[in-house]
Parts: sequence; structure tokens; C-alpha cells
Amino acid sequence: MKKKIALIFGVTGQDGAYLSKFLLSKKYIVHGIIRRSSSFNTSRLEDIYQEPNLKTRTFILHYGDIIDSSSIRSLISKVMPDEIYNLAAQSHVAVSFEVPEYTGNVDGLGTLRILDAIKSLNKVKKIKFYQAGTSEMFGGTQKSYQDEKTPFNPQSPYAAGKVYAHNITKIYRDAYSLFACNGILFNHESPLRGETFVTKKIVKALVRIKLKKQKVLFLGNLYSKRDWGHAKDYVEAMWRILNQKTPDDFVIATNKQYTIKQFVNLVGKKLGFKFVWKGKGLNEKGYLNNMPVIQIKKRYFRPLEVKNLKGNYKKAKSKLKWKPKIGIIKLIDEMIKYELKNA
Ligand code: NAP
Ligand code: G4F
Repeated sequence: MKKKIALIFGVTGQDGAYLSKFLLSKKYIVHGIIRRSSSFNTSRLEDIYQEPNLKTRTFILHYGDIIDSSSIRSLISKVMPDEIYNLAAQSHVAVSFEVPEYTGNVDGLGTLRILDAIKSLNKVKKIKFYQAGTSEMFGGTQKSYQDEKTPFNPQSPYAAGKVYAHNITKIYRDAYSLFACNGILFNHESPLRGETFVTKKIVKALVRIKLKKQKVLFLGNLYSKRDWGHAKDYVEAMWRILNQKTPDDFVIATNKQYTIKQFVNLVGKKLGFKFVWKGKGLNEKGYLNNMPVIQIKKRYFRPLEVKNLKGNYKKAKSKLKWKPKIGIIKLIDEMIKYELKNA
């Protein structure tokens, strides 16, 4: 049987690495787009990298950039994939306040560029498209949990760019009958998570504190609530979304919620720490043996905060037969194990 071909924008990121491995296990030929950088950005792909000279390659990397229409168009025409996954993004919410225009260009217009290339090839091949949407789009929602019907209320340039990408994906689906789908994914983590996202930052720092390689962990807002799943489960949902009969949009979440402080305490417990919390606001501190090992710094607060995210994945459960398999405790165990190995 002819192998399916997938093309992944954002292949070097956390989800790109897990999705590549998942699709290879499903016998796909996987093409990935990488940006040229002055230092290596492919460390997450080391275990699946294949030599360019190998004739029977099933994992192939190409240079490209989602802000460059010409590279997008020529790569899509060259690869002629069955499925495109757009995971490419400036994905850090706080950083999006520092580089708002760039973030809008990559996260918003980048999606349009891919969709338009797919549209121009639509008579030659029906290419399916997945857009990596986010729970950040719900932003300042008043609802205690969010689903596909919850209105968007973005609170950052990142979320605003992603709302544009979500809407343009729907518009191209309706106007040009493209098989284009939006995943609305809640936070998902793993040992491969970027270093500056809060879960990775906490696990790495507490492991280093345990090993006496670090004294203090500086954090921002301890009281926002997040719905944290495992990236491995979430990339399977992306594939299921594209392998439905009709294109549609889905919330992917765990329907469980923790504050950042609860996450710190859970990681601490696994490492044998019991933090004593004292003080309020910027003066709040987490003590271990009377030492203030967790401290709050204003620079880690955002101009606007998304306070409450908890997703209802009922639609995904019923239509995609998807549910999260890895809970927060197993996720933390895996992240700690990885940091201990690399410390
Ligand atoms: P990530 O680790 O930050 O990866 C982002 C990827 O996008 C990297 O491969 C990055 O390449 C690439 N990229 C950035 N700018 C690009 C450009 N101009 N052209 C081409 N590629 C570019 O993000 P992730 O956690 O894997 O998330 C994957 C996607 O899902 C993102 O779109 C994110 O916004 C979205 N999302 C993530 C979550 C989550 O909790 N992880 C939840 C909802 C939605 P470099 O390696 O060269 O930087
Ligand atoms: O880990 P975070 O930076 O993730 P955030 O902002 O929720 O965004 C992530 O999930 C989204 C899905 O909902 C994705 F779309 C997005 O691409 C990204 O993957 O921050 C989580 C929470 C925030 O409330 C933040 O204010 O942790 C709080 N926080 C407290 N101290 C901190 C810190 N966040 C970071 N990054 N660093 C801190 O020191």
C-alpha cells in the first residue's frame, strides 16, 4: 500500500518531535520544515534523524520559513503531502508582548500563507490541513470550563494571532471546501518542553536544587490555573482530527486544573520537598529548611494574564474516540526522570 506523506511546519519543536515519531510509527513518510539557525535547532529530532544520502529515507528535513511565501509554496508543491500540520509559531505568550508584530506575522499570517498554497493546488491534490490552535484564544473567559462553543477573548498578541489563524482556517474550509481543521489544544508538556515554559522551568530548577546545583527558583504569577496534559497524547489527537470523514474543530484537554503553586508543590513532593509558603504578592516565598528557595519576580508577570483554563473534551471523546491517557503525576515523573538524567 502507498505510504501517506505528511509535511510538518514546526518540526523542531516539542510537538513536532512527538508528532514525527507518532506518524513514523504509523508508517508515514514525514517531511519537516526547519529554519536556518546559527546553532543546531534539531536536538529533539536526534533519535529519528536519517542521513540525507540514505535512499529509503522516511524522515526528510527541508529548510523553510513560515514568513516566506515562496519557500512555503515551493516546498508544498515539491512534497505534495497528503496532510500538512502547521505547528510553527512564536509560541511564548510573554515573549509575544515583546515582539508583537513578528508574532502576528508568524502565528497569524503564516497560517494564511500555507492555506493559500493548499488552495492553489486544490485541483491537483486535496491536501488536508491541521492548524495548531490554543486555549489561550479563550483568554479572559468568564466560563469555568471551555469548549468549542466558548467565545474567544484573546489577552495577548500571541492569542490574537492564533484567533486570526483559527478564523482564516474556517474561512478557507467554507469558501474553498478545503479539508482544514483547527485543534484547540490546552497546555501540554513533556520532557521536551521548551526551557522557558513554566512546567519545564519548575521541574528543572527543583531537580537542580535537589542536587545542590541551584539555590533559588524565580517565578511570576503563582495563581493562574492551567489544564496540563502530555504532548504525546495531544499529537495523536492532531492525527485523529485529520483522519475524520469531515473537517471540524476540536478542543483537546484533560478537564483537570491546577494552579502554578499546586504544580510546584506536586513536583516538590516527588522530590521529597515540603515547601512552607509565607508572605503575599511579590513577597510570597516558598521555604525549605528556612531558606527561601522559591521567590517571586515582577518581570515574570505579563501585562495581561489568562487566569483560568480548563477544557471540556467531550466532542473529541465522542467523535475522535480520543481521551488523555497520561495524567499529571505520570507527566511530572517523566519530566523529573529526564532532568535527573541530564543534570
Ligand atoms: P515550540 O516548541 O515552541 O515549537 C515551535 C516550532 O515552530 C519550532 O519548531 C520553531 O522552530 C517553529 N517556528 C517558529 N517560528 C517559525 C518560522 N518563522 N518558520 C518556521 N518555523 C517556525 O511549540 P510547541 O509547544 O511544540 O507547540 C506547537 C504548536 O502548538 C505551536 O503553534 C503552539 O503555538 C501551539 N500550541 C502549543 C501548546 C502547548 O501547550 N505546547 C498548546 C496549544 C497550542 P525553531 O526550533 O527553529 O524555533
Ligand atoms: O508555561 P507558560 O508560559 O504557558 P502559557 O502562557 O499557558 O502558554 C502555553 O500554553 C498555551 C496553551 O494554553 C500555548 F498556546 C502556548 O503556546 C504555550 O505553550 O505559563 C503558564 C502560566 C502563566 O499563567 C504564567 O503567567 O504560568 C505562569 N507563570 C508563572 N511564573 C510563568 C512563570 N510562566 C513562565 N513561562 N515563566 C514563569 O516564570
